[in-house]
Amino acid sequence: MRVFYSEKHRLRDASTELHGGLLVKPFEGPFRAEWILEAVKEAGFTDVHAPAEHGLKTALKVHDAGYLDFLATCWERWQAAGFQGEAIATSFPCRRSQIARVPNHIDGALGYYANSAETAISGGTYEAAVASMDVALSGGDWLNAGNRFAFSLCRPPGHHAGIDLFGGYCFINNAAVAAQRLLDLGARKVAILDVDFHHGNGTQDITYRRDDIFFASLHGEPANAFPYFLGYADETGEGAGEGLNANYPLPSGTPFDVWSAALADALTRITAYGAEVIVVSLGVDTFEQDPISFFKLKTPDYIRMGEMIAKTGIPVLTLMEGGYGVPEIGLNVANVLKGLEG
Ligand code: SP5
Ligand code: ZN
Repeated sequence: MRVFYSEKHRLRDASTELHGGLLVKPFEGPFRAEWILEAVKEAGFTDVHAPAEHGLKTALKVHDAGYLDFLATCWERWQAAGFQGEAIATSFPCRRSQIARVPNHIDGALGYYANSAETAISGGTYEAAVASMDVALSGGDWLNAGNRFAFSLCRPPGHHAGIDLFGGYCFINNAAVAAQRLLDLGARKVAILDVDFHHGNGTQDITYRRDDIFFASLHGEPANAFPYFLGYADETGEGAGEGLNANYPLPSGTPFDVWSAALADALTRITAYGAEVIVVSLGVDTFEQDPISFFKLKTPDYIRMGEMIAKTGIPVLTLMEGGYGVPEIGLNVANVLKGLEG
């Protein structure tokens, strides 16, 4: 399995996250990618490559152009406005708000494009997000060249980034951009399987009305877990995408035997759909020791997870989403890759 990784992830190194009413050091930091890279190499996945630059062409097919421009210029505009701290959204369009007009003032634009306020935009964030997207796209190219597996060690993550929304530590939706590229390169049907603890609300936003991407997500039930406002089982897709969105909300304390039954169902549906590639949004925040989540997966479970996905026989692009706090995130990721390769 080839591994794609960019050192540019380090450019995403915010000082602040709004958590429990405090500004804390973000859960999502550079150490994560370093721990994961280390463990993956340790496990024998040493074929590590820097990504190729792809430009924004594919990203513009899944994201709004004004949104990408906002990401590119936000930090500069925020500083120019004279603010002292990092760019944190505080005013939002909500029920009965105007949403057709993007505010001129950066503080307004920030709230317009945010789906949550914990994620601060800092200098270097955009450059890191673009590099993370390139890591995902290079993994897609590797599969397109006829290989069965790639691991894209994306950071920052992407699955909470919607058509024109950032948040949940995500800016560009790496999984959706990679899926789009695989379709552009000739695949007719792609599945995105999101096994991060959190619902992939951004990915669902992008894929919901489409018939060329099947989206399945296993996650903490929205009544009790971020991102709270999407991820219910009755969200099944719309228009051409009706029937092609599968949510598996699961309660606090869910262990692997319950979790894996949902995975088995998702894989059955992905196979029935006729997906030619599976893009796995891999978060290991399902781990029992994750500091912000509530599932109970254990380290050996991640091998089983990889084995189950590989058993479909479909090529797999695995890309990194969440997983926090403890060094075991590295071994858990390596175990998924081991399981995939068998
Ligand atoms: C990619 C990814 O995993 N993003 C997750 C973003 C979660 N941010 C907000 C979390 C709020 C969690 N509240 C947890 C209470 C823990 N006791
Ligand atoms: Zn997550």
